[in-house]
Amino acid sequence: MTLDVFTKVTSQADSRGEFLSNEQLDALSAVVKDGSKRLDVVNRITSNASAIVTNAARSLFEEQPQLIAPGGNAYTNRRMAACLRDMEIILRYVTYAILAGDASVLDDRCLNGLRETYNALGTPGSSVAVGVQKMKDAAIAIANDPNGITKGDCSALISEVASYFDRAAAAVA
Ligand code: PEB
Repeated sequence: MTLDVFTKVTSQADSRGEFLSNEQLDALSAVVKDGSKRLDVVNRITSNASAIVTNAARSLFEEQPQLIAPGGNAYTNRRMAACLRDMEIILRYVTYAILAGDASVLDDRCLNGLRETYNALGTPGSSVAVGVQKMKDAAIAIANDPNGITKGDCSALISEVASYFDRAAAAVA
């Protein structure tokens, strides 16, 4: 089931027949308090998605030129297109997870079975993971850009963002 952080916490408490704990309420309060930061981060990554994907892919192919050489896993326009599309799909689900404050949408709709899919296709998951790490670096640089915003502490939110990319990379590495 895909959940956001509020439904996740309430359903966990409900399954134990308990009220929300102080710790849970504090954590949810922090999510509300940082709500506009979260939306800003999603907005920034979303508006820069194609640059994030393209630059990460270019850098991946520079490091691993065998992927685009004849016989490589991204050789031919069809495979190249599939590769860019995969990176875009992963980035899109990461933005959903950031918005939800919860990884379940990323897990259930994107990562579940992805490793097996790549194994079956003969696509190197470890290379996909490198591409995801490159998207992470670019997305965080964009999210953390202090230009044109009120300065504030975004460290918790940024490490949460990083964790979704790490989760996607680990799922296929
Ligand atoms: C996952 N990727 C591919 C396929 C599927 C996915 C299901 C097979 C069907 C197709 O080609 O469309 N689809 C994708 C995804 C979801 C989904 C994430 C989540 C909801 O529904 N090749 C490389 C790089 C890497 C790559 C390492 C970084 O050299 C990817 C990009 N994925 C790649 C390639 C193919 C593919 C398919 C090249 C085509 C493989 C082939 O047909 O030979």
